[in-house]
Amino acid sequence: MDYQFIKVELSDGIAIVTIDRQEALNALNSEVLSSLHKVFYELAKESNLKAVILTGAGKSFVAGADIKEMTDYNPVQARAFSLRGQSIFNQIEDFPKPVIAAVNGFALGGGCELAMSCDFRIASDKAKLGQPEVNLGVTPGFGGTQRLARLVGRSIAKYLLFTGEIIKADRALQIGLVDEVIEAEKLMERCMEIAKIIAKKGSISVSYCKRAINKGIEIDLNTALGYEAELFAETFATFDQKEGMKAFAEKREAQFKGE
Ligand code: DAK
Repeated sequence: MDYQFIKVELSDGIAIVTIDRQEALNALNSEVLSSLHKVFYELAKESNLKAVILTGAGKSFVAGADIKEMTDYNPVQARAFSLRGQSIFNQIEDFPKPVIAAVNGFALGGGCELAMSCDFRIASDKAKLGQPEVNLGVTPGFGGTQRLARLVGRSIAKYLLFTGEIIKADRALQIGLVDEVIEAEKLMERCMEIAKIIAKKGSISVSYCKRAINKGIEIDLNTALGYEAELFAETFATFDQKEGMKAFAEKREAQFKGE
């Protein structure tokens, strides 16, 4: 996979996707957004893929949507840009395999929204996060008003959105915006460690857990429990369920095939 602003390294079932447009602190212009869409579209076809780590090159994760590209948009273009970004972030949120955001630096505006579309966020102690769109006279357009409130609660989300405050990693951890904070030098090592743990599990069950949580959290509990029961039942049609339970009885480690 060859892209102007994105590097993809795939080995042992783990993909590292690095946004690399360092001259603009990895800001999301149309080209980066299109490439992100293509990268995840292509990765979805990798049958052996177990997890993805998404990060940024240099001192930034992603410093936002590209302000310079958006400056002269009219409302029609702004709506199209917002819908395009939202659909790509939904694609990442619904990606069948876990996506870990390795938040290495600035995750602002669209960058914070991108991190929030991942399954979890491991942040470097140098990371800074926020939704500073009010400084530009706009609202977040890639899911920030929705995913942030769902993650940290509506009043903290409102505080961050109304003030545009940029917070450090330790505060982000405190409010649940990130899940762990790690020394900058050890960030990728820790993300790989998590990805490798996941890679050893039954990949169908991991993927069903993701679907059950993402879908279930948006609907009423009884319907969600019904959905959980359906997915649970479906796992009994897999090799991995037979192998996992047999391995338990035989007191050995299961050899899952993702089938
Ligand atoms: N867009 C474009 N270029 C950016 C950028 C961005 N978001 N962030 C940084 N850059 C560029 C800078 O312009 C500079 O380029 P040159 O001047 O060298 O050409 C280069 O990256 C290095 O940046 P700095 O020189 O500013 O670096 P510093 O370390 O001094 O400062 C900073 C780092 C992250 C604090 C600062 O760059 C900054 O404040 N950046 C902007 C952060 C921000 O406001 N992010 C939110 C962007 S708005 C919507 C759709 C989407 C959105 C909203 C609505 N609709 C369609 C409705 C999303 C909005 C956003 O994400």
